[in-house]
Amino acid sequence: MIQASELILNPDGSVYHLNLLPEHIANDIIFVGDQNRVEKITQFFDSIEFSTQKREFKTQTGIYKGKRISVMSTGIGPDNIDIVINELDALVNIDLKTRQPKENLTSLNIIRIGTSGSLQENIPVDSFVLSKFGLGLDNMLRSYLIDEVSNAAIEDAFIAHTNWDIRKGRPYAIACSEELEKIIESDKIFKGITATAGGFYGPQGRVLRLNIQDEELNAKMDNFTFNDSQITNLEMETAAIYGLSALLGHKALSLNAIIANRASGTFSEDPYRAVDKLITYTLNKLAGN
Ligand code: R1P
Repeated sequence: MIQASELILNPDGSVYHLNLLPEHIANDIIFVGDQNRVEKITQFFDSIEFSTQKREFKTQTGIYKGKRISVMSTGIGPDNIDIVINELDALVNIDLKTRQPKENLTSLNIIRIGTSGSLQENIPVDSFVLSKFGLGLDNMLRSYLIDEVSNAAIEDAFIAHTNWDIRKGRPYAIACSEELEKIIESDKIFKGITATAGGFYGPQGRVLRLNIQDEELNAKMDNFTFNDSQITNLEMETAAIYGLSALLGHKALSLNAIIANRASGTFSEDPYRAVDKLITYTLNKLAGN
């Protein structure tokens, strides 16, 4: 039995941070960072059956073209992803009444629709990127036993190429779900490795008033290649989503609308439009159109 201090439930039996009961979520779940983006997605739904919010975690479940989908905001960063995926997994794979893991496990489909900065000059603002791999620079996943799901060859190559200071922890590389990739991909979408940072400023090479450990890191990431794959973009959730999903048996795919190009120093003139286009593209692919 999992103790009350380890799997915390609210008085109504819902999971602690997400405020959800098992019947509230669909098998297909879209993650967004920004809670205001949840309704940007569900505005296209035929109907909404459920809505809740606690802190930055807002969830709506409804029907889009006959398919039941949940949309959930994760807030910013890998630490939040730890909460979201563990609690989602508890909803489907732990009996919340007996507090025992279930024998027959459920595999969720998790798709992130995010925004991100491109590191490559040839991946312009307003384009879309599908992450073949998440490369976690943040350490969150290193609290778990990850050797079975992580790609040590990519990690070693990245550490050597960037002369990575291991005092920052060992980066981790995790693949996307190939099954979801096949459903979502098209020739409109760039593919590559998405680096996931544990912060927005120093951890992504932004200098305001503090010196950073490696000023050349973005430039080095920019020309890193592994088996013809480049690091396309830098954001704050993908590797954590891929890692926890792989460990718990869920399928995950991360899509990002590129709103900034760090190589050319440009920013989208209409980032909301780029995100809207990625939303409708993804919903239609999920609904089988
Ligand atoms: C930083 O501004 C946030 O934006 C990006 C980053 O990953 C981080 O969460 O993604 P979202 O737009 O999905 O939040």
